[in-house]
Amino acid sequence: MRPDRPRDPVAGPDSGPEAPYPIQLSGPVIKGFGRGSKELGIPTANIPADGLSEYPDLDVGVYYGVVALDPRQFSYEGENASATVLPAVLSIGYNPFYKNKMKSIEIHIMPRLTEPSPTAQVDSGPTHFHKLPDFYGTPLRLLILGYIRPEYDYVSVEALVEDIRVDCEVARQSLRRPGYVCYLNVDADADEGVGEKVQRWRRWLTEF
Ligand code: ADP
Ligand code: RBF
Ligand code: MG
Repeated sequence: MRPDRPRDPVAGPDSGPEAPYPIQLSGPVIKGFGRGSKELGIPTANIPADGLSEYPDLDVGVYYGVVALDPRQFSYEGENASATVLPAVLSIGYNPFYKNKMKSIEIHIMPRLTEPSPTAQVDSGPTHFHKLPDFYGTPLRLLILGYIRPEYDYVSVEALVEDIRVDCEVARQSLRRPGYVCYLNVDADADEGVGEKVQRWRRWLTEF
């Protein structure tokens, strides 16, 4: 069960990802359990979990990172020349609230950091999560940049959804820091002033 204490606004070191991050995972977007959008109102793009065999020590839990979708199959808001890199929050594990038997990787893609966040609570109404047109089958690349928390069981669906809403905000605030935002800004001319390693990760992310 989730400990009853306030959540930290950011996760991971301020200076940028530290070992074992970034962790790279990729694969086509597959069908999940069919309840992300329907039951929780939170669409999560599932990718095959076999990539995790490269990281046998990786804990199950909630993480933040950046994703890109193959621009030949999915153009973000009409952009199609190169892949758009977007902030993401994800869960790796067994969804203890639903007691899954199989480990899954479920990624919720958020709007750009320059766009308003639908999950920043501005009033007390129901939370709306970011929704894109469906992109099943599209190759996806993910860099995990930090760990947020373990997976918990919850007393209600509402409590699970509220924690995921906070995860989105923690991920966004975490990714705004200079040591992380460089993974989101992938324009070729932004390479100046960015370390070799970050440049290499960014290239991997957007080369389909
Ligand atoms: P499933 O159980 O098949 O994964 P979901 O209800 O979790 O179904 O919905 C996931 C699908 O919704 C994704 O595969 C993708 O096609 C689409 N989708 C729409 N918006 C988003 C988003 N913001 N993040 C992730 N997937 C999204
Ligand atoms: N499921 C859980 O049972 N416990 C969790 O703590 C949990 N945290 C999540 C955090 C994020 C950011 C996301 C995207 C999903 C999380 N889930 C969690 C998974 C959620 O139950 C799942 O996406 C839906 O049930 C659809 O399969
Ligand atoms: Mg899903």
